[in-house]
Amino acid sequence: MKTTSLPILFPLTLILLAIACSSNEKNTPQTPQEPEKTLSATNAFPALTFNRPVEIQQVAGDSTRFFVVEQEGVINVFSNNKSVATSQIFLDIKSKVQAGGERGLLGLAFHPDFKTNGYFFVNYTAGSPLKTVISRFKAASSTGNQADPQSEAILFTFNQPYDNHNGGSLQFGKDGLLYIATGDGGSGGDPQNNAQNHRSHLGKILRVDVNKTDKGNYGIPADNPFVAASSGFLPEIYAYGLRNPWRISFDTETGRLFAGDVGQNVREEIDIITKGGNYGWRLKEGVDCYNPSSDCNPAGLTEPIHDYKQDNGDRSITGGYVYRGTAIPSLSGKYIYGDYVSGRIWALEMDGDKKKSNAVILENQGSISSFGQDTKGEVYFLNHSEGKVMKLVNGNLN
Ligand SMILES: [Ca+2]
Ligand SMILES: [Ca+2]
Repeated sequence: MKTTSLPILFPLTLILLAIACSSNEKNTPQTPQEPEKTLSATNAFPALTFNRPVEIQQVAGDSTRFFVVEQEGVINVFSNNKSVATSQIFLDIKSKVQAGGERGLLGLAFHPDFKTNGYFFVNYTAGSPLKTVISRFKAASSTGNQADPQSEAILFTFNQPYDNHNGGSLQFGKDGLLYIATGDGGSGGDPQNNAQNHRSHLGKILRVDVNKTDKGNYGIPADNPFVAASSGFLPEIYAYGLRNPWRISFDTETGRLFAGDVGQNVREEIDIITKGGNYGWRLKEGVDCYNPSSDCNPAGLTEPIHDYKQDNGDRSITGGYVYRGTAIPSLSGKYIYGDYVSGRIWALEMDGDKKKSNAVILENQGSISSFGQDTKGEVYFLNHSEGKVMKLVNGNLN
């Protein structure tokens, strides 16, 4: 997401929308019958409001609770009940987190065996000089609503040369390994060329084994693509050439890893992340050459499965989830994603590894900072500025 420019961009979006609305009125006089709207977003927990929420998660196999991360460094927990009136603080690490703009507590993932070990993992920015911290914390019990802030065990850290582009997602794969999305470090245009630097954590998808200890509080999976010292890569690297992967997720059915990678000035993209893949940045921005601006060498680069131009107010992709719920059959198997600036939400349909179709399903949904998926496969999203948890539902509620 491009939070640093939000105060400027948000009014601009409103102006653009106002222009779009007025021209529509002129061009479509007296539409006889609008097609029935079959999809809506509803406030999932109307009594709850969060301060700049950036992540929503459930524990696998536990549909009774939700966890919402506030960017300043708080994880909240509350009952999965539409009329829930209060949430509790599960973890407060504001004193450790440096938040603001694109910095903060940015990711949360529960250990696949959380019910027995109480472990969960976070991704946050801290300190001066600025760095990213990947840490494990422990809940007192698998059902308790408080974790011990003193239980931190740091897996690893890496420096952030600029405030922006800090990635932040953490997700466990079906392989039980932890996947970590990192941005290119920031500024604009990746001036340090971090995303293509084999020795940098930045601009990557990292993969580690949190059950091993050969690196202290984690280990390197034996089948990571660059484990051989002769590769010249950091062994944590799973894929590279990303700019600012703002939200990654696994399709719970196929196990495929999707990433929404925020663009520079022209294109936003969606990638399916595969082992050892090079996703092109900064040579390419989406399907365009970026640096060099023409005749970039595409050899060995994996193209996005879909990209879109920064038109119509679309300026910053927020990657979502493949819908695997039952409430909205028309979305089944489609990748749901949005744009932080335009508030538009799309459904991308795949045919194998190729795009079959892509369609807008909702508009004007505010500053979409993240999507979430419950244990039943239903899809939620967070309105960053208004602090709301929204849920995709069937039918027209308005
Ligand atoms: Ca950064
Ligand atoms: Ca790319």
